[in-house]
Amino acid sequence: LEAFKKGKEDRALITDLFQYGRYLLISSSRPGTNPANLQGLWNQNIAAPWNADYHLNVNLQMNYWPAEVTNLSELHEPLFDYTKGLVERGKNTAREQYGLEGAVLHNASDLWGAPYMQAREAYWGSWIHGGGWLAQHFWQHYLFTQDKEFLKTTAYPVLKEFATFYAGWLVKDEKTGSFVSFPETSPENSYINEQGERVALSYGSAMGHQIIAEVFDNTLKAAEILDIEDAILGEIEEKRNKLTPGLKLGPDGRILEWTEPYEEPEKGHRHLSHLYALHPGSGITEADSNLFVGAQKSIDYRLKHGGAGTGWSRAWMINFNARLFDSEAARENIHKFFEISLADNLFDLHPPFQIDGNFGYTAGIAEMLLQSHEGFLRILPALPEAWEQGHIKGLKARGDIGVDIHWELGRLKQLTLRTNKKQQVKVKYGQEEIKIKLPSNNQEVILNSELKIIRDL
Ligand code: FUC
Repeated sequence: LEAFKKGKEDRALITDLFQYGRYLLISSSRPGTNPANLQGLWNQNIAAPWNADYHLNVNLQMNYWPAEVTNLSELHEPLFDYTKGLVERGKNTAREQYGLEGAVLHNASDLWGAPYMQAREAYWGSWIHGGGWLAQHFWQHYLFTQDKEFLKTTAYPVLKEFATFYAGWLVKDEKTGSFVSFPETSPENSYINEQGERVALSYGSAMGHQIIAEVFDNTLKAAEILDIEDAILGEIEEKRNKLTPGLKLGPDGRILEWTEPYEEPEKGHRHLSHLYALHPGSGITEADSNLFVGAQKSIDYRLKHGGAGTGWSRAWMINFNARLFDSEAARENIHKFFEISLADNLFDLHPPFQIDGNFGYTAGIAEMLLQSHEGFLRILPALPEAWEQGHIKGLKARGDIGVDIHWELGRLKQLTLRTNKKQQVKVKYGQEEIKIKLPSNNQEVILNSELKIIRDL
């Protein structure tokens, strides 16, 4: 680690840290246990930083980013069990605090499942999307595992509660006829209003609308797959169609964090909430080059102003870089992560020790090698030039597909795919693209660097 800090890249250590993230999840999140908290389970204090609790505005979710893609799907279960409890309590808060149906969770909770606002200040306390963001994990677990029983008994009921809350929560903008989330905040960030004051509440926020859109979409998709006809679905569809877009570009080409291009007092803020749609969401892809470029500009701006100061924020950056296919920036942020954000035992540092960055890092490495959020598989989307050769076995792609990748001289050498579910998949590697049929029973299909099938058993 010391050599790394002096600028010497140690690729074995990069690999070890990837596996370490998996090891930490294996050790802190087994079916039947509590989910991994801010310190995993390695808190050593009576009064722990942030009470060793669960922060729902990125930190708890980040702990579970590596779960599916690195083939530890069952370790996701504690998060689902915990969230189901939160939903029950979140229904009371929706009713008592807002007079609404459905469930709501705010920015943080704990072992006792507090769903209510826990702050005197709006800028971090009144954010209402802890539940909406957690709902993403249920949907993603379904996408990765294709477990319809889970979708029916666990994911859909949770999605529906949060979607129901949002349907009641949105207000109609009489001028435009569109639905706006109001009052909104953007996690722990603030802006300068027309009167020159530093404020946090706004008439809509990028992240708010992105999360609501995603929850609505996933609820509707789940209902369709399950052939469910709930009374609330019509309202959800109508409000989704007229929802204020969560992705707009400002005059300088960056993604707007609020509905207006307000001045930001903290230009390098650690939360990158307005880029939720880039990662862990999937609303920003190369299919829309304006948004793709806008996301890049937003990242450059944050970094120019000292962003990614905390370990978890740096780890999120690696995931963003991977999604933007920016392999060299990903490598740079990996180096910074090693230089600034690791303790001697390789625990992530906020500082102090906070485990989310370890998990975010592991997810980021996986994201550099394999992506599947666009409806197809992308192989080695952000492989740094210096990582000339290597291999990874047993990653998972959405569709319940196992993936092994070998690369040499910086290029794909061999790709192996296997699944239990007979299906057709599209695979992309650089400019190469192929549609192939995968047989069931985990029979391996092996492709070469041109994506030609070399062995199909
Ligand atoms: C969020 C972050 C802080 C810290 C805390 C546990 O509130 O903004 O940086 O990570 O969670």
